[in-house]
Amino acid sequence: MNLAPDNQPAQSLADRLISEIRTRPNHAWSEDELARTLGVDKASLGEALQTAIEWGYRIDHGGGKVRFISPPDLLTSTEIGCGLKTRFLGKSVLAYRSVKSTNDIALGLAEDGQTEGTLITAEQQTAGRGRFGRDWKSPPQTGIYMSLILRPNFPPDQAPALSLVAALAVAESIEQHCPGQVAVKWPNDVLIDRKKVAGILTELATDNSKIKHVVVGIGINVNQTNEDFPSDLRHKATSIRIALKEKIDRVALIQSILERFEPAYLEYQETRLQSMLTRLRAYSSLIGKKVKLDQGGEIIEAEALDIAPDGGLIVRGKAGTVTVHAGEVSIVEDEK
Ligand code: BT5
Repeated sequence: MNLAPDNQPAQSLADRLISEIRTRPNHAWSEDELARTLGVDKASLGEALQTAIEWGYRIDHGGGKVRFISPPDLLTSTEIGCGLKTRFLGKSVLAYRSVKSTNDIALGLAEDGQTEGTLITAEQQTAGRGRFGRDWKSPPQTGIYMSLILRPNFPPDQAPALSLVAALAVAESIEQHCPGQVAVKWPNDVLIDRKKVAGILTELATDNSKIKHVVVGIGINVNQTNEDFPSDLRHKATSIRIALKEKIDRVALIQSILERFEPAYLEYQETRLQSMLTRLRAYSSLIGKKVKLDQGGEIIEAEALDIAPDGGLIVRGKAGTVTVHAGEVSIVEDEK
């Protein structure tokens, strides 16, 4: 289950119990059968059931029988792992209740040698980060705040485009709920109805010009209402719930993203964005638009032409056609 309050993940018998009964949702286990399967006595089983119920699991328990009904609306390691079809992404999950930033936790754990694919999630971030020291509003129990530890074999300058790879996986997963409404705004945003629904923050640590590890942090507004956003954000932020007018299952969305991101990440290591370019172009909110590029304070007006295989944005401006690799972009007719 994990969700430990003080940044301390905890495993327990209740976790194993949930994993077991989760595999057969409508089965009425006898207490004896379940205790035997878990290798514990009935008293310990009773305590574990109590713990699981306190965590918010709905479990029918009476007359010597135990039946799983439904999980709580929480991001837990148990739920994320249940039925996840990946080879290594999310095979180890550390799920927290509240942290400053899942990227900070992931960077610390990666430094300590945590394996590639480890996923850090939190129900809330108190200091969620965006790019350039900006903040990422992370209200409790409504969004997805997660970070993945990666150890790719390419040089550091190829890491930033992982944001685009992740944005594509996020966009395709959200698209399942909101067909035709999703766009990717280079280099790291996912939009619905031209408002930001998700942002990606890719950070890396290097040693002698080699990547030690990369952390891809993903923030998604899932079940927020307008009121969950501060008033100065409401005109430019949205959530899947706002677009869809109903809540969706955050765990299933995480699983879908991991299952899409894993093959894309492996492909990116082999052929960069080559096999993703068609899909990225189709999702791009910028291609064909007049844009303003903020290049570290210098503002350039240009037309966005294409996404380059290395993840850059190809633009045509006064100085001719160039590929830019970082910076802030806004569409001229539709300032952010
Ligand atoms: C991003 O930065 O979009 C990257 C966001 C990454 C967040 C994830 S959550 C898990 C992991 N842990 C972290 O600490 N971070 C990552 P940027 O492009 O700089 O956009 C930041 C800007 O988006 C802010 O200045 C606001 O204008 C806006 N913003 C802040 N919170 C938002 C939200 N919840 N929804 C939409 N827009 C938001």
